[in-house]
Amino acid sequence: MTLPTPEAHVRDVTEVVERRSAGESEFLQAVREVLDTLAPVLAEHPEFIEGGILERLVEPERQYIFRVPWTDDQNRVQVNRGIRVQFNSALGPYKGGLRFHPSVNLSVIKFLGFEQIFKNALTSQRIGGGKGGSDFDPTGKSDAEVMRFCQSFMTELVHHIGEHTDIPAGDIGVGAREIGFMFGQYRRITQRYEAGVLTGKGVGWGGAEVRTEATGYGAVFFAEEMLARASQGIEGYRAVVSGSGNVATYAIEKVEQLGGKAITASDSSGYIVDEAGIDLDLLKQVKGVERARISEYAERRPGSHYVAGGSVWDVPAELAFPCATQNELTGAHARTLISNGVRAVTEGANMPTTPDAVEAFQGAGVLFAPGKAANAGGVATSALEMSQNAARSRWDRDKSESRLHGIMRDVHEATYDASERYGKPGDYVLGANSAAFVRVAQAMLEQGVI
Ligand code: NDP
Ligand code: 2IT
Repeated sequence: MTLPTPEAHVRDVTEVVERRSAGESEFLQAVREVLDTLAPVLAEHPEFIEGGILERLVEPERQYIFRVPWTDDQNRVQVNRGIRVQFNSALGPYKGGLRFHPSVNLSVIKFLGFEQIFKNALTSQRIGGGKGGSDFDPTGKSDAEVMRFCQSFMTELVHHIGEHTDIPAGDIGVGAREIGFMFGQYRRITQRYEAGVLTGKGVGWGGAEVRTEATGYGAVFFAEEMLARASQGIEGYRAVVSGSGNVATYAIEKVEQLGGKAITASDSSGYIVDEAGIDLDLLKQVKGVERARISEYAERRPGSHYVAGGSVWDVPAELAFPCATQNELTGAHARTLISNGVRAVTEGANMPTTPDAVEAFQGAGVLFAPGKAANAGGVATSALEMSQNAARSRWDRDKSESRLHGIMRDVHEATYDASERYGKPGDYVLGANSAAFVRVAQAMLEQGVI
């Protein structure tokens, strides 16, 4: 059999995905971003071409789409769509979050599930990739409505998950409250206390210490490693951060702990600038406790101001952490950040930077960390939660944070080493994709054509 060249093979597989998943723009973007970097790896490993690894990798192993009916506080029947995509289980049971947001559709969940395969491989924690969610919008819903929705969602999802099968967690719109409601329903239906079936649980009943903080902290640890290679540090630098949810909040906290100054936060309505450094207690009160708008922060904090609409990327800083959502940092934003002297861009969110923006950063010599490496701390700590659940043990905060820190150092090292091996030292996009791909591809090859 004559094999196609790596470049032709990548082109062929990309064409198949484009045909089969026509219109799934986020999914196609995520696939192209990975496949476009893999030719040097395929050149070194022709057995991956021969084994049909790429063709299999881009097709989810299994996908569920289901109706989620629930009643609102006015007793009206509401219907949402639930999705769970079980993408790849070569390295372990499917693992990945659930997103509740009106923008959720199959393309969004498939892009997230596809990225999750590679991210999870980088953690070295023996977890496969999956993702799920719903177009349910938690904004403005009462706790009782959220509970009824979560119970209905789990009433279907229960058939597809399990501690050795598929282990969901949080993502946008899903935090400790939703995980609690879903765990309760799972326990009720199955009559089993299967702690390891969901991660991000309350720390009083099986949740891991530092899971809440892990994604944001991990992203800053990754930035620290990247900057250290360039003989720089977080200390003394200003950081612009987008978002004001789970990831953004704890990225801000870690930047401040390491001597930097985080000066922005945002939500889907606008952003705040606080040149004195974000007051974390106030941010947690406004966004976490009250679930209010970010504009509230500026109203209560003298010296800060709110900008409706617009983008945090207009604010000059040495560090940028996009921590809100996909495609929130465009080419035009990148050019502004570059002319304002940004040195490192670290993705806390999944795929927040558009392809032209990534190219602009790399072309300008700005350190750029893709989410599948930089935000891996969340899912890595989820895997540590699964280990603790299986062992019926509980680690303290110090141990939990130091394990997270160690994992992020390892993810950075594996990513950097692969960027060197495949010819572009410091290209963390190439590094993350190739290091992760080799791990998954090797496992798939050894497990036969399935
Ligand atoms: P949260 O729901 O806690 O916060 C999301 C934040 O992003 C909010 O400030 C929200 O604003 C804003 N946002 C969401 N959607 C949009 C949108 N379409 N346009 C503008 N702003 C938006 O989510 P997380 O912090 O958990 O997740 C943020 C990102 O990090 C996502 O990309 C997620 O996939 C990724 N991630 C999360 C992990 C985790 O462990 N939670 C792990 C790894 C990655 P508003 O309140 O106005 O909606
Ligand atoms: O994107 C992600 O890595 C997450 N939302 C966390 C997944 C998890 O299983 O902890």
